[in-house]
This record gives sequence, C-alpha cells and structure tokens, in this order.
Amino acid sequence: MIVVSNRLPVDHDPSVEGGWRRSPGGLVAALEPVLQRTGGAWVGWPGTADLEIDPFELEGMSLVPVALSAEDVALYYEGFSNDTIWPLYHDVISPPAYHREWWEAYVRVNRRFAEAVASTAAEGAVVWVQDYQLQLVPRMLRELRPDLVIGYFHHIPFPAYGIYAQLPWRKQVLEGLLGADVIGFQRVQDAGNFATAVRRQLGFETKAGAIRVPEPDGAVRTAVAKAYPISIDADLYDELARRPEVQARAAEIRESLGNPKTILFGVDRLDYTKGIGHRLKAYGELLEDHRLDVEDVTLVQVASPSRERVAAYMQLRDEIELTVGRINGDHDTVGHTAIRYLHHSYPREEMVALYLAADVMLVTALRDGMNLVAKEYVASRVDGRGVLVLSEFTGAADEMSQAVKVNPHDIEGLKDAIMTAIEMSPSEQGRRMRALRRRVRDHDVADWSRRFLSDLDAVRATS
Ligand code: GDG
Repeated sequence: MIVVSNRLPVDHDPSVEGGWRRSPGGLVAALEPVLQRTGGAWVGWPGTADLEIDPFELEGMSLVPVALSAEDVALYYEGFSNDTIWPLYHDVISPPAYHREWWEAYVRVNRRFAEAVASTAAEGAVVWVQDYQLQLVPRMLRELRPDLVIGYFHHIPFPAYGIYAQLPWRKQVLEGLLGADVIGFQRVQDAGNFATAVRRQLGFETKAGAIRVPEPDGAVRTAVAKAYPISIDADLYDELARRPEVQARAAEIRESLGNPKTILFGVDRLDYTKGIGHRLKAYGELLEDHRLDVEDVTLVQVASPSRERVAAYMQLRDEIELTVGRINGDHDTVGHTAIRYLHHSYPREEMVALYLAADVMLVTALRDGMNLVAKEYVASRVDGRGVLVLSEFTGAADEMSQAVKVNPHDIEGLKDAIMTAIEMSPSEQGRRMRALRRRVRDHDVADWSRRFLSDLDAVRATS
C-alpha cells in the first residue's frame, strides 16, 4: 500500500537527532499502523523547499520524498492550493484568486507526485491519495499505471455546484478525481455536490454514489463517491485525559486564570474558515450587554499559526488581534482578563489539559470539512462534564447531535447558544456528553481507515 499526501508524516529538521521530526496529526496516527503492517510507503513533500533526498526507511515505513522548489511552494501550494481551492471549496468565504500560472504549477507538481508513486508502487498495489492539493493525481496515476487500485480522500468540503462552477479548470479537476476507484468525502452532502458537478460538467451517469466513467479505450468503469467521516484516536485522548499530571495541569490552568466560574475555550488554526471573528463578536457583545461579567468568565483562544505567507491570513491575523485588543481593553480588570489569546502551538498533553479545564468548547466554523477539535474535546472529557457549542457548518455536526448547534452567522443565536451552554445543569451536561463520547469512541479513526480500505479491497477483488 502507498499513501500520498502533500506532506510526509515527518518534517525535515536538522537540529534533531536523525534529521527528522514526527508531525503529530491524526492522519499519521491513523495510517501509520496500516503502513507498518503492510510494509507500505508514504510519498510526500518533506516540508522544506529545494530539498532533494533519496527514499529512506523510518520505523517500518518507507518514506519517499518529493522535492518542491521555492517557486513550486509559492505557486502550487501557497497559490493554487491555499489561495484558489481552499477559499473556493469553503464557499468563497474569502475570494479565491484564479491565476493561470498557479494552475500550471499545480498540474506540474501533481504530475511529479504521480510519477513518484508510479515508480514506487508494486504491481497491483493499493494507493491512497490524500486531499485537495493532489486532485489530479488519481487520473495521472491511472494513465501511468492502470494496474493500481486508487483511492482518494477529500478532507475539506466539496462545494455546491453554483460555487464549484466558478473554477476555470472545473472539468480537469473532476476528471483528475475520477481517476480514482473510490473517492471519499467527509459528509453525504459533499459526495452529493461532487456527483452533481460530474453530471453537469461531464454528463456522466451517477446513481447512489456510483459514477459511470467512460475510459479512453471505450470501456466504462464504475467509480464510488461516498462519505467516510474522519475521526480521531479516541482512546489516546481518553488515556491522556486520565493521567494525573494532565489533570493537575488542568487545575493549574484554571488557577492561573483566577479560577473563574466559567472557562470558554476555542482552538483553531488561525484560518478565516474557523469563524474566530464571529465568536469574538458574540462574546464581546455578551460582556457589553452585561449578560456576562469579566469577573466570572474567561475565553481562552488558541490560534495556532498557519499559512503565514498568504495575504488573506496576514490580514485575518491583524483583524483578530485588533478585536482581541479592543475587547480586552474595554472589559479587563487588573485581576481578570476577558480573552487570553495565544498565537502558539502547544504539545498534545497541554491541549488535553486545556480541554479538561474548559467548561464550554466553542467550535464556530463558517465551513469545515469535519473539525477534529470537536471530537478531541469530547474524547478528553473523561469526567462527563463540559458543553460543546458546534457550528452546523462543520462535518462533525452531522454526527454530534447532542452538541448545542449554532449558525455562527447569526450573532444573536450564537450569544444565546453560549449562554445556554454556560447555564446548562451538570446532569444535562452529563447526559449529552455520554452520548457524544459513545459516538466518538465507536467511530474512531481506525474505523474510518478500515471502512475506506475495505471499499478499496472490494474494488481490487473485482478487478
Ligand atoms: C482539515 C480540515 C478536517 C490545532 N492547534 C494545535 C493543535 N491543533 C490540532 C487540533 C486538531 C488539528 O490540529 C486541527 O484539525 P481540524 O479538523 O480542527 O482542522 P484543519 O486543520 O482545518 O483540518 C478539517 C481535517 O482536515 C481532517 O480531515 O477535520 O475540516 O479543514 O487535531 O488538535 N495540536 C496541537 N497544538 C496546537 O496548538 N498539538
């Protein structure tokens, strides 16, 4: 088996022993055991421009680096991936930029990834392509290696046809994706949007997630497009949250904030899709309206640095930090702060301590493929307490029906939802949290990869 993603599961870091640092993410946790079991390979960019490295072995996996020049990073990654596809697929929350030069780089780099896989894969191997940076790889790979079984998983939303249709290269992207045998999405809605775009743009027949794809040789193949909601390693979060040192740290965090009655918590990559501004606006107005008192409540907002060279992200950071400064300036007292804003990344143990310290978790994304933070919060609440406020525009909302649901665009509704969460009785919190925890435990990330891979195996069995 071969996994292909924009980034390898390790970062090149000459300052650590061996030169490689493991990247934490859930995807790595999910796929590493599968690759170790099958002796498979991971193909991806090592995260540093202009770095040419031969394939190497690491902890039972073969890692196959794909080199990107500084220009490739600027045009294919920061440009087409993060400034065209990302905003377009998140319902144009920020205007997508369309540049032919970026598209050409996207094609060129996707081909390089496809060629790296083609020269690594054994006869009849299963290849699993990950995410929107590599949408052309399935088709390119099928042309190079028709013997392979190809899966693709899309981690972000697939937009409604009226939005998708803006993309100047809308046909090429659909054709690229349809090179896969199984195309996985987060939500049923995403798979439906994809099927509609295929029907409208390419005129192919689609029925209940089966798409009839005519091939150049005249044969007609069936590709599967359906939802496989991603999840987390729930046992790991449960285990971390039970550690005495993590629980002690949670108590210490509460203490250091002056033991307020309520701690609200948000943690997101600093991204315009996450609705951080809407969350701050609602919270600021609750203080303004005296429905909340700064002596009783603190909002901890971790905004981890992200895509700092893309202009829209620089502007977002300025806006958020201005808003935080204003709210704190208006409402802080010498002893209490309204918002503790942290523009850092933290180790996972610290994240779990923060989840445990938080009475209310605020997930107010304007659009989000899944949102793993919502699931991590629930998995960490071994005490059966805490309330999740969850945007209905996240993939997680389809599964987490006991959360307090919100439309983040509706600021009055968001304010009411925050108050409902703050005022919820412990018994009601417990009832909802038990159901949410059961859901996340029963549908963890291992279950996600098993479901996807068994559909790919079924394709292999019939081919
Ligand atoms: C994309 C899709 C989809 C964040 N700050 C820190 C930290 N994190 C971790 C969280 C969580 C992950 O990053 C973020 O995952 P999300 O799912 O919330 O969002 P995206 O990064 O946008 O991910 C998304 C996901 O792919 C998977 O398919 O759910 O919709 O956009 O795990 O905990 N982790 C640590 N320190 C931090 O400061 N350790």
